Amino acid sequence: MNPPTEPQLPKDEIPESAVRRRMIKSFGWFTLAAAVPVGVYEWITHSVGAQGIKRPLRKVLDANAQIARTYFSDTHLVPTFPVDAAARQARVNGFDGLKSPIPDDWNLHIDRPGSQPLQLTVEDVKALPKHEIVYEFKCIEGWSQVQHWGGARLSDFVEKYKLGTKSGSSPNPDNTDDLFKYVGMETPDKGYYVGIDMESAMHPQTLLAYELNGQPITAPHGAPLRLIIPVKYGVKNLKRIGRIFFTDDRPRDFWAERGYDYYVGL
Ligand SMILES: Nc1nc2c(c(=O)[nH]1)N[C@H]1C(S)=C(S)[C@@H](COP(=O)(O)O)O[C@H]1N2
Ligand SMILES: [Mo]
Repeated sequence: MNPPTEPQLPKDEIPESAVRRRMIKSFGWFTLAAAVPVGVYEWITHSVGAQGIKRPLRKVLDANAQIARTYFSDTHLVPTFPVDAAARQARVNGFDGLKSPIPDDWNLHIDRPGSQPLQLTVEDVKALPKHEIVYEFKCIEGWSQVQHWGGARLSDFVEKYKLGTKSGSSPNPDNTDDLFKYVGMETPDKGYYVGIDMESAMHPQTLLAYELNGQPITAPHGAPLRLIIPVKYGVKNLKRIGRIFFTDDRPRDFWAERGYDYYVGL
């Protein structure tokens, strides 16, 4: 069957692409050309993979995980736009963790290993340098919109309150071993939760946001404080942050538990 030059690999070591190439060879191009459009259509409509994610999408997302790890360093900035390019009515999507009113006693709860948790207010976040960003917000469901957000850099916040490190000092770029690998966030009722790799969390465009279009964020958009993380799809942009914690164990993640890729980088 195989030409003599082709090495004989045990079956499970043959890359999928080689198997496909071989199938194409034996199947014949003519038959293939006729079969593919129907085959692909059937595959997309009928092949539901793990946790209900259709396999072709699952594949793309797996590839994104690789890219997200290597490509999104803090030197890569997402493209930005002039303020007047932003949508006047930002789209609203996703109400998990927002189904009850904002708690009257809301504060930002920060866990610190070996120390008392911090209880902070929006004023504490506003005391940090304000940054605005106008960029294309992307939802994994297939829509995107140029939006204008304002807040403090998560990296400035982490530095100010000496968070994210095992030693309890401010993060030091020369001592990355001291940094925890992940940031976890959840809504006050724990109805929505995300895990973010530290590199993306410390990205200079990642904000603890309190403004949308120059106005305080409204409840459906995540008042009083939400995450804006432009290097990630919408799912990671948690609205109504109640608690933040730092860990080396991958925090649970609402949409990852439902079959989406954990890293969902753009
Ligand atoms: N608390 C909470 N945050 C959330 C969600 C959610 O359901 N609950 N949905 C996410 C998704 S899928 C998207 S696309 C964005 C939408 O943000 P927006 O409503 O401000 O457009 O919020 C993200 N953050
Ligand atoms: Mo989304």
